Amino acid sequence: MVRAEKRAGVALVTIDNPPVNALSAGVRRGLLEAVQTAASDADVRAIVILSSGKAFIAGADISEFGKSPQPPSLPDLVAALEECPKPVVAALQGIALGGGLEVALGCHSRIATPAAKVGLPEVKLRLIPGAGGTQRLPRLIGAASALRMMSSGEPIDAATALELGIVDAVVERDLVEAASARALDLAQAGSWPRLRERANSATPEEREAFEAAAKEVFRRAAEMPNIAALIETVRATFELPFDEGLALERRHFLRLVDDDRSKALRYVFFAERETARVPGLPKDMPVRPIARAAVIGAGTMGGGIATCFANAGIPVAVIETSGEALSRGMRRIDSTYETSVRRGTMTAEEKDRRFRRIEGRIGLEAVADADIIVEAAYEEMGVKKAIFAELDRHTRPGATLATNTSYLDVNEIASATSRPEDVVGLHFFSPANVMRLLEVVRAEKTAPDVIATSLSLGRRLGKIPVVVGVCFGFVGNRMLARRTAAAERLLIAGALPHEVDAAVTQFGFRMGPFAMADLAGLDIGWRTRQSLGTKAAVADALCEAGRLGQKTRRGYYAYAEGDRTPHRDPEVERLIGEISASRGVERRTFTPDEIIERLMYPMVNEGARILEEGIAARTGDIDVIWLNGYGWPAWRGGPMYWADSVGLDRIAGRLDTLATETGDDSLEPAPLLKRLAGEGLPFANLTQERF
Ligand code: T1G
Repeated sequence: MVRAEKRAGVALVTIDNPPVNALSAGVRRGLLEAVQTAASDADVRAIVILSSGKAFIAGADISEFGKSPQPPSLPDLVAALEECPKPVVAALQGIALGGGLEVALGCHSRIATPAAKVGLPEVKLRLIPGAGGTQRLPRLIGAASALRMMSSGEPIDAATALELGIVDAVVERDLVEAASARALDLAQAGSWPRLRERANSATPEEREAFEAAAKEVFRRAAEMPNIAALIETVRATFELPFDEGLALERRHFLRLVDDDRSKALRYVFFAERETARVPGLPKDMPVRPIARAAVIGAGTMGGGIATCFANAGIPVAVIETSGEALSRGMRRIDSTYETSVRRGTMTAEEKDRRFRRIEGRIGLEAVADADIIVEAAYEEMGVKKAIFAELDRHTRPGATLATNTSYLDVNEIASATSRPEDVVGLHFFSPANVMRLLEVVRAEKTAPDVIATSLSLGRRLGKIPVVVGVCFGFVGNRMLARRTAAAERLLIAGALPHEVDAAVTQFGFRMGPFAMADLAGLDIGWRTRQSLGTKAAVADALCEAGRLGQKTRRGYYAYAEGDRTPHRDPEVERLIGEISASRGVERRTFTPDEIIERLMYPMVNEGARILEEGIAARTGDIDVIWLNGYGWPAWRGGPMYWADSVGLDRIAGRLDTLATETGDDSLEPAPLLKRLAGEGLPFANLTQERF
């Protein structure tokens, strides 16, 4: 965990807690003991703290939050470093985040390599720094800069940290030698700076700059209670003595760490990383190298997928059947990049570098030297099987053949080839170059190394890959179908589109289901229902009336020319009323809570079925899918995590009642849900070994 050695009067204290040197209780204890030993060792003149591995320290050990605290607390450790009778220098070879930077701030100097980064990301967990960061960083770089850095939660690079004064030097050469020399210089000087002793008085200009920053930060994130706490604690550096400011920070931190929304975000942090563990797939499974890719289809999805490869530095051929379709697709990719350049999120040079990695081609011969081919053609089984039969003939042995289908049977697609073991589903979410979720659909014959290759590729593309099994709609769309059906039922029973959408946005989604349908286009769902022979009275009636959503300025809502703002449309509400009447339904009103129950409980029920069938490996995977593919509010943890907070017995009971009331047996509680509810157990940590 922590080891120490002496070298020329300097105690070198090395933290070694793979993979990222999180400040677990063992590390805190080891660090404190090593520094106390060095402090009382007459041969030691100065101390250097360093780490092994890629990160200096990734922060407090998030897995310890909520458990009984183990001494020394992080604030006590930082105080011990600061009070040490010998100079302590932090040698940052990698990222120093949260408590990691706070440890470095307790030291008397900080030396970094060019690759190092520093940051206080606690706000991303709805926390604030809890080990002195809100009091020391403002004393080092000014309250306004410190507030901006802490409220963004983003790390800054070594050069910026040097400019701001967070680090005293950035060294290309031997970091340990440079940090040791710095420590000995401080020892030689006989005094070293302690941030707690820096005056907290501020000039009127500094106060003004801080208040301006506070106003901007609060406006941007007013609904986050931790931001208000952050502003108050940083302001305390002007108004309170250091120790009182520290006590204020601690009070806020302990309150926030106990908040359910922070607990949900900490759950999400680990759930997103747990998806990499696929039951039955060895962690060190070799992956197939991917140096070149090809995408079949230059439509919205194909273009977006090709952009993902180009952005990850992987040359990619985009293949179409006609010159016209190809040039339309290439123009769409170019315009996506142009938007980033216009917004200033990408330089024109970077755009050109990435765009040059994308080669437009006609015909399937272009796939011959690709290591992975992603089919993103028309969502129709016959079309896909024909393409895969062709791919079988034109691609090299060992190439991975992926389909981007969003709900079709990947086993059947694989059967069109002589090598089903090379076939996998890679379900990207639109817009593919933006959405982080990637459903990796494992077909019956998909080879384990193809799954491992897909997971590794997903992370390389900046995605969160989640392995799912083959069924209609896999995980995300299968649960979405339940919510869509429930939303339609609500309209016929008496709710109106804007009431349903309002309840869903109030719950925490950015958009409600009807506004979302108008944005995506009602014809997508209409085509799927026609191919399946299913009906949705209201949605079908709107499509038959040519109301396809924003693209026709009419859908569930009406839209003014060039304006995406949805407006209630009496025409739609009359149509819904007629459909209710034609079914003899006496319309009634629904409260937002009732709307949420009727929309989300069927989704949770479907999630339980998905687990029972082994389509998802664990409840966390289902949550990660909904968090990163459908905008479930992260501070609610995901549908299955949320269901546990509601109580499975309540959900099972309400579903029972709804099934009886509506006569819809799909609302009957799933056996797994019924069993857990009966035993008073949660979904949490349920892993499907049969995955
Ligand atoms: N605590 C516990 N485990 C952590 C961890 C942490 N802080 N950071 C990472 N891990 C685990 C992670 O679960 C995974 O485990 C493995 O390390 C690799 O992580 C008091 C209150 C550092 C940029 O929020 O941002 O300090 O799955 O896959 O992509 O004021 O990890 O391998 O078993 O993410 O190279 C503040 C969180 C905490 C930083 C590296 N710190 N970590 O990214 O690896 S609160 C954070 C990260 C705090 C103080 C406050 C990233 C990374 P496994 P990884 P990576």
